[in-house]
Amino acid sequence: MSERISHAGLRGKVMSADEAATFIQPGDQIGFSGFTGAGYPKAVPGALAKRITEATERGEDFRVSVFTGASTAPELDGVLAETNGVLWRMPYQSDPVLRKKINDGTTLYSDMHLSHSGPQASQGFVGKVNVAVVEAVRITEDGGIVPSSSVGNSVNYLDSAERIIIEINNWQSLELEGMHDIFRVGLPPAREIIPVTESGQRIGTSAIDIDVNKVVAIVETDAPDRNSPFKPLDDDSRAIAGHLIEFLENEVTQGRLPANLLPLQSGVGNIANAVLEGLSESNFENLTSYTEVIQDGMVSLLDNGTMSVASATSFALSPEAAERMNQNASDYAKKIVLRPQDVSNSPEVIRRLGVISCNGLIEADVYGNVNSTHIMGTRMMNGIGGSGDFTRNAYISTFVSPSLAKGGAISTIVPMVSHHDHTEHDTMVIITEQGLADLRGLAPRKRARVVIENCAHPDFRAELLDYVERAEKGGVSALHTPHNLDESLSWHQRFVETGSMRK
Ligand code: 0RQ
Repeated sequence: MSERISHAGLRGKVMSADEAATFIQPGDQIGFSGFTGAGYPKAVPGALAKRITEATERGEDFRVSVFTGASTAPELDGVLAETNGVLWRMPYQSDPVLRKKINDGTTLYSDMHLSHSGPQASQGFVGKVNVAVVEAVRITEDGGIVPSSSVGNSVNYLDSAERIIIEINNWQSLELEGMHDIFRVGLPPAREIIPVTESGQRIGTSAIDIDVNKVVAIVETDAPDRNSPFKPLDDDSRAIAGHLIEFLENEVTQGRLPANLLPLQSGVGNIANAVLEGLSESNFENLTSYTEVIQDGMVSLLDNGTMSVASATSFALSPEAAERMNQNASDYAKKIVLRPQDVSNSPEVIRRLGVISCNGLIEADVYGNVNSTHIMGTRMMNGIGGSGDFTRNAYISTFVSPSLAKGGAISTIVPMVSHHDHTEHDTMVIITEQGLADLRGLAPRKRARVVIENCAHPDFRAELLDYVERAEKGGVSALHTPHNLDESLSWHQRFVETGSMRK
């Protein structure tokens, strides 16, 4: 243990997770490390959940607010949600228990752009951060925290918090040191220019300097990160990857992209991961990535040399890939940079580098508006995550999804989206297994035809076209973006009533 705590004064702060959890009080707002199942604290959340349950059994009101980088894992979001003690949560989640509590109203959830979340905590827009609970691989001689497998919002939370609890996780490789690049963006009017001009460029330090006087507890753990396994590649995801690769090859031929493309961003989820796996089989070389999560597919690209460098804020790896990362961290550190999420997701850098974004969608409408977050307009799935940061600022923004969901009961191409996350102004390309709709430069009436013909499933194409054609003849609503307002959400209504969008 002591070899991982080089700061002499902090060695005396080592204690059990149960003892550390006593530093968290009812009503506290807690900033946790962690981003997509990587680098989240493994022990203190469980000890806190126990404390909350015991207090609740005594009839006391013990609820806390939970801030993170993004989603975490059952050991954090799951255990805390089980207690009904999470009052408020931001900015992104994907835990099934927490999702249920958010949708039944037990937990209030602010679904925020990931690049906004850390700065908003620092600015005090979301109230105080009372406690920061952060996983580290080690503490340096001068008290610097070497983060583990994610950086997320840890810098903002450590800077803002009144009290700091550190978990030193012995499972995480010490060789992760050197992979991180800590840079403080700061707040207006003294906000820094972020001088990243290439994906792999380092502009900061390898550890987070903190005020050691705020550290109240250090807890030792030895537990792996946990991510949901990816679904194996199926015909649909292979077809989607094929359409995207063909599109990118054509952009190169047309002289709109260099031969090794521009830095790629890939969202979370099975389809986005499958697209990366697909790129492994393409002829592209020397690819780069400026993204927020490094998934299995991206590690494969780095392993086989298709990609030379990747910048992100976190890993989202299967257990096998996480083990490989841990065994070879010092080698991977030559090709991977992990940054705070207000740098990895910074609009300034995304625009400068000309990132090509690729994110999943729940549904898109015929005009190119995209819903990434809400099932049937009301049920929260995960959240917008970084998809808005990247889509809005990308050089080319793409969305990928199968054209059908839930065994064919749902068309993911609909007349009007039931919730708006990305507007038609930001969506350039939509891809399903059916084909690719390149919406750049197209007005709404043209967009509708291209989306229906290229992306909608054949079972729904005629009905979508019929909707658009009747909307165009519809008098007062047949204007720039034709809609039949009494019918535009009728597909969703039909699904709610009958369990299918099919007539
Ligand atoms: O449900 O698992 O129960 O079968 O949604 O769908 O097709 O496996 O796709 O895993 O890529 O996720 C938008 C959710 C897509 C994801 C979303 C159901 C479908 C399935 C998953 P089952 P797929 P993916 C950077 C970027 C927002 C955040 C983001 C996401 C499940 O991509 O969360 O992009 N994006 N961040 O059946 C009902 C529909 C549906 C539907 C899909 N129309 N109606 N259910 N599903 N479409 C990373 C971060 O920000 C951290």
